[in-house]
Amino acid sequence: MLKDELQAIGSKALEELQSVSDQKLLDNLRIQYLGKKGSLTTILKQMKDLSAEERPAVGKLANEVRSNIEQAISKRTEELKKLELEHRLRTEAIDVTMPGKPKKLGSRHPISSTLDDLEEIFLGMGFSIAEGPEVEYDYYNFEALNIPKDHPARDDQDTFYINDNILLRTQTSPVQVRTMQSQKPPIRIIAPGRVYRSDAVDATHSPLFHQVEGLVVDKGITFADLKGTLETFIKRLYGEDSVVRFRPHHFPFTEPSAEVDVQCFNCHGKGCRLCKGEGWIEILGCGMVHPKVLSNCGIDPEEYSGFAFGIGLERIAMRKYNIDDMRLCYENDVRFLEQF
Ligand code: 2U9
Repeated sequence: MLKDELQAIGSKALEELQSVSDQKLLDNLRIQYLGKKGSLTTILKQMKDLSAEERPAVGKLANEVRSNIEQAISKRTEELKKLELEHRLRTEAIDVTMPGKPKKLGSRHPISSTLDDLEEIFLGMGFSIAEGPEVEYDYYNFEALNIPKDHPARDDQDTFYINDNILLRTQTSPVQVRTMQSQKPPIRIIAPGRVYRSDAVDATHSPLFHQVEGLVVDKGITFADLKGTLETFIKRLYGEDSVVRFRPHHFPFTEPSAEVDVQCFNCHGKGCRLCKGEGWIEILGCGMVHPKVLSNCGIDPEEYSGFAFGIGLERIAMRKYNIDDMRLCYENDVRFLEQF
């Protein structure tokens, strides 16, 4: 009997629907029962063989069965959606009370913080910061600074040549030369930056290092201005009670010239491991700008005078942060860097 078959299909469909656990299987069931070749459709196709009396009742039942299955499918769809949501809420739950994963923050490189310290001191004394190219003309790096081609000072400052006239600067002095050529005195600048020398790498040497050089040019600048400025600088850097000493020296670009030491803060001049038995620690070199250098830079040495100084940043940084090997400064090893 078609009626029995219809009823059997209906109850089988409802039963199977209950055990379906995902949307894809549910879609398969829909096709299996209600699709063009589905079991319900197959039954309906047989209705043409029924008598006119039987047909309405079977038709009605067929519609009921179809509608029951459709309802059951949409009910099951809703249930599955709900189950899926509950599952996601359970498995994707975020415990907002859990501590966050800390982001690793970098820190300032010891060379950079040392440069920050020096810049702050000199800016506080009225200096401005000047910059220039690291690839320079031989003229600005040597010639203008009173170091001609055959000068022995070129041996200490052997560098990397691009060609006969162009090289990597060995000091930041060319920045001061360029400033003097383009600016009228008064000039009061520091020139920080990278410099290069053809040195073999060891614990205290590197072919790339950093300097802060300074230049003051005006009418009536004397060695007393140089002493006052640099003593003030060293006291700001190492404390007001620092003891400073000026020692005569020679540079081709300054005359007279000096090197400046601070008395060892560890042994107060007696001599210890820190100052290698000297009692004094060398901080910088300086001098009155050579008259020839002034005229090379278009400044009349009869009208103006000036002083200059040069500081090696690595040496100051290594002492400040107790770094015993300069190579550590350039290796980018986080175990080293994260200590500062
Ligand atoms: C001009 C005129 C003069 C710059 C100076 C020094 C002394 C000096 C060294 C310090 C340690 C180099 O890094 S280091 O090895 N520098 O001792 N530098 S006077 O004199 C100038 C610069 C520019 C136009």
